[in-house]
Amino acid sequence: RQSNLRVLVDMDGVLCDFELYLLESYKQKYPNEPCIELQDREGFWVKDQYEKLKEGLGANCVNVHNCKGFFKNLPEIPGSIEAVKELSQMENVDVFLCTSPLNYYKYCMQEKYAWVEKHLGKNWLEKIIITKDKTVVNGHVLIDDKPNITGAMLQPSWEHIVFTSCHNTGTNLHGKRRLDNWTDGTWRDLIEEFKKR
Ligand code: T3P
Repeated sequence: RQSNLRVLVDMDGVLCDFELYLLESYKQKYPNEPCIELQDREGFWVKDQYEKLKEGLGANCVNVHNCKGFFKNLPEIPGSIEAVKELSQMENVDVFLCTSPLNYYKYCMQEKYAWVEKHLGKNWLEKIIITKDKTVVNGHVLIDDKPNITGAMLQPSWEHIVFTSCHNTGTNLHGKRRLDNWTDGTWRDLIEEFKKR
């Protein structure tokens, strides 16, 4: 390969724990409403499953993630920070953080930057790619928990590796491969394999 291996790493669900923090914050904000425990989550959009459970609960979810401080305070997915730091140090590898903003951008956008600065450091602000359409981003690998990533490019340059999350454990990935975690070291084998291509 003439260039380094470009690895695009998604934020929510891969680096930061959107699902866990949404559930915790929801329980705090709506202690008397039913909720969906992580082992029962299905489908990518949290609000859709809540709305099916009971009318109006979808809007509650939106209220939770649209709040000031939500994106800034997301906990890290175990091992993610250490892993992407190591990944970025690997020879012939370039890492980019590839994330989509909420349309309600008031807090989300600046807080994503704040999160990266806090957890990874100022240098990583250079690595952020904000886009609603990840298919037009040119990379070799995209690690993302959203099972179905579509957009203007029918055949994106990257291979999508699905990062396992509570909402996609039962999802049919139509042959796409998974990365289950950042902690058991399998991500290193995956990257080495891509480097050899
Ligand atoms: P990312 O591209 O970093 O995964 O939609 C904006 C971001 O919030 C996007 O971030 C995905 C995440 N998100 C969820 O993961 N689940 C949801 O239900 C919503 C509304 C957003």
